[in-house]
Amino acid sequence: DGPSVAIVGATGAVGQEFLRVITARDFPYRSLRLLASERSAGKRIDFEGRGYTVQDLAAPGAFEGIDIALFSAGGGVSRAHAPAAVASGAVVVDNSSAYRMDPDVPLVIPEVNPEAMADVRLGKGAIVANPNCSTIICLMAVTPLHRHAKVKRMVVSTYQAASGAGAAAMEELKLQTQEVLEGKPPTCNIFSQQYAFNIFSHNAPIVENGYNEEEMKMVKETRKIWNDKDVRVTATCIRVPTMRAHAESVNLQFEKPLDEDTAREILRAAPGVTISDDRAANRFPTPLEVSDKDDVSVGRIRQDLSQDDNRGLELFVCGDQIRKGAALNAVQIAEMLLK
Ligand code: 2RA
Repeated sequence: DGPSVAIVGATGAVGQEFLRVITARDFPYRSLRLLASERSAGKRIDFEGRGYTVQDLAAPGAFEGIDIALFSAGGGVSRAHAPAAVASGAVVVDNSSAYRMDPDVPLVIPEVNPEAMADVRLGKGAIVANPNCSTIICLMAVTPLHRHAKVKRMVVSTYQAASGAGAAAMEELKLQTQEVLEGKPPTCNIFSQQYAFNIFSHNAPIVENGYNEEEMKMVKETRKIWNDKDVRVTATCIRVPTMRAHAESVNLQFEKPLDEDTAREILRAAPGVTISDDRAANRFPTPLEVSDKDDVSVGRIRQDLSQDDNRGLELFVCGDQIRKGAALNAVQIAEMLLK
């Protein structure tokens, strides 16, 4: 007698990962409905021994009887259709950026700020927003330290995988790599410049202060999730030629001293975090190592030598963008509704 679940965007990279995570965690759904834009409606998807036909999410009654609707089909689809799902009484878990900064919408990482969704319950339509993948991956490692020594300033440099730009970007990276190795001109349909054997500033639009939207998500979402409008955050987000896991270099300045051994102990106890910090072997987190894994991996834990009395720390964090950065986090939010 579990919840009836709808997945909006089931044919996309995150939508497919929703299904994988639901199976991996044996999520107790009573029924499943796969919804997508008219373009994808009619597609057949086999899941757990059953055949599903993807239905048009704009059809009348598309969300009738749905308890939880997982959305990952872009902000436009969420803005157009999440209200109808809420009106049907569904709790929408939205992976897009559409509602993240809405003051009435909880922005939730279950291991970090579960209290933010204390007022959300099954049967009462609502929207819960999934944070941006690079925010989730960063804050999974940093928040336990923040709770202990209060972050005053955080500087993040990200190295973001193709998956963040969708399944087509992953395919294009593979195609371009092949083309470049064969001496052919790279096919550039998704990005306006060569991606294989290259890195470039994240493709999100540049806003009036010279940052891009991806960087501003890190700044604004961190403040909302920590409920701390004063914490100083800055970020530089870069697209790098890896497939599905982001890497992030994080520099922290704390209000109170925090030595690296204490930091390591805190991280060792942190849920959803694995330490990979082998100085002798020079082995630290890598995107490949965390791909298809639930945990984020943290290493290069060291005192920031440019700051005084142990108030500075450096970290390097990797996490699977499609899984913990999107689908797993959303399904964990759904699991919280079952408690
Ligand atoms: C990216 N976080 O990686 C954005 C969108 N998922 O491009």
